[in-house]
Amino acid sequence: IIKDAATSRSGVNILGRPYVFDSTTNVTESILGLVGRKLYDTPNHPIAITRKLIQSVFRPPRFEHHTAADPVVSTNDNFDVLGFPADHPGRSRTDTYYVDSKTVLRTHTSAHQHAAFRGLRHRGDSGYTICADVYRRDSIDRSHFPVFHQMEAACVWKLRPPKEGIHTRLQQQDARAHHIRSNTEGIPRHDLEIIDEAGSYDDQTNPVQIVHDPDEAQLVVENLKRSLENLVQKVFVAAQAAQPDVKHEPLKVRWIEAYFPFTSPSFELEVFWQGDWLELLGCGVTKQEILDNAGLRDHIGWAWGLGIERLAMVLFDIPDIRLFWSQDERFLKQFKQGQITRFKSFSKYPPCYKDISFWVRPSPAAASPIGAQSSSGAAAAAGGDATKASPADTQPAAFHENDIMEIVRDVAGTLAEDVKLVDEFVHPKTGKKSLCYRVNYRSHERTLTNEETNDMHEKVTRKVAELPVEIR
Ligand code: FA5
Ligand code: MG
Repeated sequence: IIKDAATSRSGVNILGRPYVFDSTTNVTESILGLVGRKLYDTPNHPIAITRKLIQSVFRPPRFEHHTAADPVVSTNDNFDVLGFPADHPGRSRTDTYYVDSKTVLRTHTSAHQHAAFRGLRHRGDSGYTICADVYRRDSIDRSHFPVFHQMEAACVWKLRPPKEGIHTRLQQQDARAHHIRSNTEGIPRHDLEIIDEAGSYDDQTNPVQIVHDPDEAQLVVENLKRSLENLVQKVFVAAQAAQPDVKHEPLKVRWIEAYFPFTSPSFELEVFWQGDWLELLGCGVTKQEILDNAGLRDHIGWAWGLGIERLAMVLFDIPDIRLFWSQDERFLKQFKQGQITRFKSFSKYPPCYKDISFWVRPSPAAASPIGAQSSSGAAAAAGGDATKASPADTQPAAFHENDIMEIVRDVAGTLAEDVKLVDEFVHPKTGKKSLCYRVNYRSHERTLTNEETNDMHEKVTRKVAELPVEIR
């Protein structure tokens, strides 16, 4: 981060391009330090191995494979063209890293949908995958890190061209439906146990788009679901084969209803893994307006987006998401291109717990100091979903949990294993709320000294004191 002495404006170069900060900026040195690592392109890295495995299920020539090295995108690409409403919580500065008011670190690979769809314009029935690093201000624990990787895919079918006795639009559409159906028949059938809790979706909560023929939309949904069940089967069978000593139950997957501004109907796919439902991905029938805007007026299709770490942690038995960023040979040496192997943890170094307690000032709606950074104060929604509200520039100053997370991340980087709310009470007389967060400092590579842990925690405390809180 560079400061210009003459104008006293600061800015930064990201992958060779200059950006000037403004009052919206909330990117930090520690986040920018992770840009450009390209783990998905590092041959023996578990992220790259997982990417290749997914690509082997969604193959060329139908699917073209892309990566997108530069994570800096416009708010237009990340939100607007995808139909995010102006007050969508995803836009808030507590959730998203802003470089400036019009530029963010992408929060999902869907930021590239528009460009990728445009690339399909002259390819008829076709599709793509995109793999990239994505950035979110989020909680800190073993399965959440502010940078992770997504893989996204989409697929379209074009109206059949008017030939061989096909004349009317209805006939063309019939021919397309026939084609979608026969594509679906080509997907291998598996003995997965499938629980479909989103089977009857054509209602108020998860409607078929008005512009779509319900039968045709249904065919697209079927193709989407079969394709992804096939992916799960392939990936998880590979995971099971890497654990020959364990007795495996038959695989169970579950479809549930979801909401995304850019698909309808929408679904999430979960896999039952080691006693729990694990959310793998979101998907749905692409909003027709998005296809139309990309020059794909006569097409219909689906899209999905998946968290690669979620899959890779299962495949390789990697217990902590920070390990993907390790440059320790003891981690990196364990993985080989094209192979699924179980991770053997190297000796675990001791944790060091430090607490921080403070009063939260009452009523977020009252005073609103200029420049204070925060948002709605609503609960941090799991999965970054639709409950919070507050666009980037109209935020009242209130305490938001993600601000603590960000401070810890900025000070401790990968040395913080998790941050948990351990105590919360409201003072009976003053009505003020007290919160206590516990930070677990631990390295995967060495034992932290008392001195450096205390040092980090002191820095964290000093920065937390700058939030709208009173340290106790
Ligand atoms: C999305 O990001 C949508 N763009 C996905 C999509 C694409 C839907 C195309 C429809 C069509 P979501 O926020 O749920 O949705 O994230 C997608 C997946 O990324 C999740 O299912 C999960 O596997 C993974 N993921 C989300 N947050 C994190 C995180 N903090 N750490 C690791 N993985 C995460
Ligand atoms: Mg989700």
